[in-house]
Order: sequence, then C-alpha cells, then structure tokens
Amino acid sequence: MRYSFFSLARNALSGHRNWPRAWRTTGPKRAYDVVIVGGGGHGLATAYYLAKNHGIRNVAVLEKGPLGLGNTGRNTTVVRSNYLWDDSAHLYEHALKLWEGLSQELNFNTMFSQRGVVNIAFTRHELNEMERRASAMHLNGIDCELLTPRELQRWVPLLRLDAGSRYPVLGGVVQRRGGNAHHDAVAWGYARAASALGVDIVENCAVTGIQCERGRVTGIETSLGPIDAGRVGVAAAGHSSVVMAMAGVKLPIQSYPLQALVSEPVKPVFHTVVMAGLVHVYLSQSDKGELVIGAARDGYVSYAQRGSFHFIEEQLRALLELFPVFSRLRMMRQWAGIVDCAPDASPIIGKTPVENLYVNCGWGTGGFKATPGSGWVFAHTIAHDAPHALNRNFSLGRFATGRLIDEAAAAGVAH
Ligand code: FAD
Ligand code: PYC
Repeated sequence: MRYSFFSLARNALSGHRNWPRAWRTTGPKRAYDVVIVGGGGHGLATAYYLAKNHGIRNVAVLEKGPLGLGNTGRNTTVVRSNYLWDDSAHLYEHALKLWEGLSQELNFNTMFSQRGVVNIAFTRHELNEMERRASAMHLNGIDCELLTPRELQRWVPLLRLDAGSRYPVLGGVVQRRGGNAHHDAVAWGYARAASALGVDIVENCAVTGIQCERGRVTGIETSLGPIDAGRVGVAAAGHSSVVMAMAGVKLPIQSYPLQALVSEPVKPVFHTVVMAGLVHVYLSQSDKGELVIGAARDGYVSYAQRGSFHFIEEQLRALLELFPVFSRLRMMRQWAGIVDCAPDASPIIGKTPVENLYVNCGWGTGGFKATPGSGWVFAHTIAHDAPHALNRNFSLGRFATGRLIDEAAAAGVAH
C-alpha cells in the first residue's frame, strides 16, 4: 500500500481517523494449508515468504498476544553477519543482504542503519579469536576489518583507552555493513505485507495443543477453537520447547531471561554499535536518542520476563569503565525476554520427527539479525517439505549425529 502526499496530508488533518489498518485483523478459519505458531518477526517473515516466494496463501499466523511483543519487540536490534563457520556465515549473510533491501521489499521503513558493529578485544585470546573469525569471513566474501587501538579510537571517540582501565584494549574488529534496525517496524512491515498477500494474522490466539495422527500433524487446538492444518511451522522463540512438547517432540533447548535497558534520550553522541564481551556490555544509540545497553543472559532457566538486578549493576559498571563520559546519564527502563538457547548457540530450522510439523528455534540471544533469512529458509522448508541449502545443516538431527555448529564465540552476548 503506497501513500501519496495528499493522502498523508488528509489523514494528518483528520486526526488519522480514516487511517487504514496495517493488517487485517481476523478470527481463525476452520482450516488452513499452513499454520504458523508465533507472531514474532520469524513467524511473520515465514508467512510472507510462503505467500510471496511459494504462492501458498491459505496461511494463518497465530499469536497468543499482540503481534511482535515477544523477543522481536524486546531485543536490542543489532544486525550483523560476522560468524565463524561457513554454514552460519552463509545463513546470516543471506539475511543481511535481505536487510539491505527490506524497506523497499516491504514498502515499510525498517530504519535499517548500517552504522557498523565493533567488537573490542581485551586479551590476546580474544584477539586471536577475532583474527581467526575475520579470516574465515574474508574467505566467505563478508566484510570485516581488524582495528588497532588507535583505529578503534577513531571509530569510537568516546572509548576510554588510557592505562587506568581494568583491562588494556588490544584491538578490535568492525563489520561496517552491520548496524541496527527498528524492531517493531520489522514485525509490522512483514505483517502488513503478508496480510496484503492473503495471510490471516490472528492475534490473542494461544496454541494449546497439537493434534497428530499416525505420526503426522492434522491440526491444532487454540484458545479460539480447533483448526485443521495441512502443515504447522513453530516459531515460538523462548516457548519453543513448550509448544513442541504438545506434539511429543523434545527439543535440546533451554530458555533463559536476557535483559536490556535504555537510558534517557540524549543528542546523537554514539554512531556505531560496540560490543565488549570480556567486561560484558554492549551498546548503541537509538534514533530516539536513548542508549540501548545489554549484557549476558541470566544464569538460570526461567520463563519470567525480568532479569536479575546484579546484571544491571555489572553491565553499568562495565559501561562506565569503557565510557566514563556516561556517568551522569539516567537509566529509564529495563526489561527481559526469554531466549531459546541450543547447546551450540546455533538455530534449529527444519523438519521434526512428526510429519508436516516444522520447527524454527534456538536463535537464543541473536535471532533478530536473522529474521528475513530465517523466514526465507523456513518458508522454503515448509513449502518443499525439505530444507533450503542454507538451513540443511541446521537440522534437529545434528544433536544425534554430533555435527554441531559451535558459534558461542560469535554470539553477541555470553553463553
Ligand atoms: P518472538 O518475537 O519472541 O516471537 C515468538 C512469538 O511466539 C511470541 O510473540 C510469542 O508470544 C508467541 N508464542 C509463544 N507461545 C505461543 C503459543 N502457545 N501460541 C501462540 N503464540 C505463541 N538478536 C539479535 O540478532 N540482535 C540483538 O541485538 C538482540 N538483542 C536481544 C536483546 C534481548 C533483551 C533479547 C530478549 C533478545 C535479543 N535478541 C537479539 C534475540 C532476538 O530477539 C530473538 O532471537 C528473535 O527476536 C526471535 O524472534 P522470534 O520471532 O522467533 O521470537
Ligand atoms: O546477536 O548481535 C547479537 C546480539 C547483540 C545483543 C544481543 N544479541
């Protein structure tokens, strides 16, 4: 849907009373070819690409609350493709390329800003790991530059590099094409585009059961009644294990709270994304002016969407160690989301032991950046009942064969 200048002016003058809804709100029909469980970015992107790339439009996305208020609306919006192993590099780079054209694709401003993602090394070990990963990225044709402390200082002028800091800054690495996007816009953009292609988006509809007959999914039970489904794709992030258990499928997933906080808004002072794994803090500045700050996931499994207090203290201590200039800044809000962590810190995208039931989970602390790519390959997997080349090795079966894809060092926050 495109808006002309006159339509914008008319709506502004009428107090937006006739502003069209971005997506159709609807109750569920009795049956669908495909039902997607979870109305976060991944579920919505999957529905969009099912309709757009595969012509499958009799699709419903079922969301237990309002759209996009799970991890999609709670994350700190870092987008990058700086992963070590070929499988991950190809998958995340595919997603990054889609990000680069996403606002045009959806005709919705996702506010994707390629302001660079910088990682800082404080130990020789970290530097070795960064050098190894940078070489692997270059072999995969992905942009990445190693930085000396002096170059780091030019990228991040507010960074404290003097001898008074707890650890010496030895260097770093930057992926210039990385950056941030607006999390809500991604959910809304995919929802609007999927809805325009005929997908039903059903909010406030909790999936409570998955019906199977002779090893094959036949439908689901929901808080709004039963629905027959030819195929079911689950993209429920922190609740993936809970939903998959409804079909008797046990996942190698643990769910943890991951928290973040924002400061009061200030003028633009911080023009990139910085991640400091050892002292443990990462930050960027939102377009509203707030510093967006986070650290490691909490140390216990839980479904409570709040984090422990000591994480707030520790990440702010680390922040001030690196950026003493922020010592007078007030913190405004803190929250958490529940992240679904796989043992190798890589996602699980593929078929399951139940026929026509597919799962997309295990993105843990780092799935926002993958949203377009994840939806792309999950839609392919559901449409063809077979994985796309990009997600073939991200199967559930890897935990039986042992062919793990260990990306713990490339995860943005500690695992
Ligand atoms: P969600 O948006 O959580 O969607 C899943 C949906 O499923 C939810 O809306 C939920 O309500 C719904 N659901 C669950 N159970 C049911 C049910 N029974 N019936 C119906 N619906 C159900 N990643 C990055 O790449 N970069 C970052 O900077 C980053 N920062 C993060 C910071 C924080 C604080 C957190 C919590 C996460 C962060 N992540 C980051 C991770 C990222 O947010 C997630 O990996 C990603 O958003 C997962 O997307 P999703 O669409 O699968 O999940
Ligand atoms: O995966 O880049 C990431 C990330 C940053 C903050 C949380 N996750």
